[in-house]
Amino acid sequence: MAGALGAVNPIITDKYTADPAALVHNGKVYLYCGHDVSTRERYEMPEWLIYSSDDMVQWKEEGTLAATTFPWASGDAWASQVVEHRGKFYWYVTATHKDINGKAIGVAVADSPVGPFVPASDKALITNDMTTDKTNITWDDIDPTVLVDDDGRAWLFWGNTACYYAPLKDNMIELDGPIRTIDLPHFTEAPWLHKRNGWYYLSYAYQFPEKTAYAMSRHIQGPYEFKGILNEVAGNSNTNHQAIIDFKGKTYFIYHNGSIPTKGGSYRRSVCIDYLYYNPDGTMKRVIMTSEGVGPAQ
Ligand code: FUB
Repeated sequence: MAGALGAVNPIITDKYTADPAALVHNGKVYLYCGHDVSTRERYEMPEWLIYSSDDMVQWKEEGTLAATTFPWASGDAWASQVVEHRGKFYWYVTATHKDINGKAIGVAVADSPVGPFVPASDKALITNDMTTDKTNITWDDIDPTVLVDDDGRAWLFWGNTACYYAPLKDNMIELDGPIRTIDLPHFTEAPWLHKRNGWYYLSYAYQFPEKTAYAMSRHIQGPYEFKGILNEVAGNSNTNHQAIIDFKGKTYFIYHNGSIPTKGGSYRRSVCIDYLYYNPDGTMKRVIMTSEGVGPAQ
């Protein structure tokens, strides 16, 4: 269990945790992350982990979801995100497809933020053969992020090399329009979409090794204006994967690094949390990554 003595980054030290996504629901924060288990220099991620917290400091493990829970998936629990819509919780995940070469995105659903989550369909929502015009790599359909907009319409963004997006039907498990792309400088992967004061913020992993950069728009489909670097390379991790949430009056930047001694690194990552601050014009200040992390939210 993490954080027993206060706020210390990484927040979880008994397991390697990566690719954080977070959801605020009924006064609690739920954290969903991948589980790095590799002893080699390659990803081995059999499952996702669920944690909850009342204060961003004390974290309780709530359960797991194996990548092979999805009937179409052979494994590889890459990045994911859970969103709530009309009282249900939808978990958008990346995994390797059994039959269609490459990564794919699927959805699980639950009545509670801690599950039990079950596949919402026996098919993946996005497969590699649906996105062949921008890039022919097999790992471009990864890293889903979903925003349910104020008008109730949900949008899925995802990608590696190309940043894709499409509207979702009200059932949250089917596309409701064509797949389009957003042009962003040096887009690598890990899009995260959040909205504040009428601005859409599209943050993403930039270059490789990855920094986090972001762009802003008044419209969900853009055009997005590039605003620069939000977070520097996170120590010894060549990936950088962010979630941004508001909780009890503060904004949090949740990411991963490889700082657990002595084996931590790009394939044994750990989730960290630091504060995020806005400028008066709505732009975001660069994140200061710390070992101390954040204090208890009240
Ligand atoms: O963890 C596997 C992949 O590495 C994720 O899907 C990317 O965002 C990067 O963190």
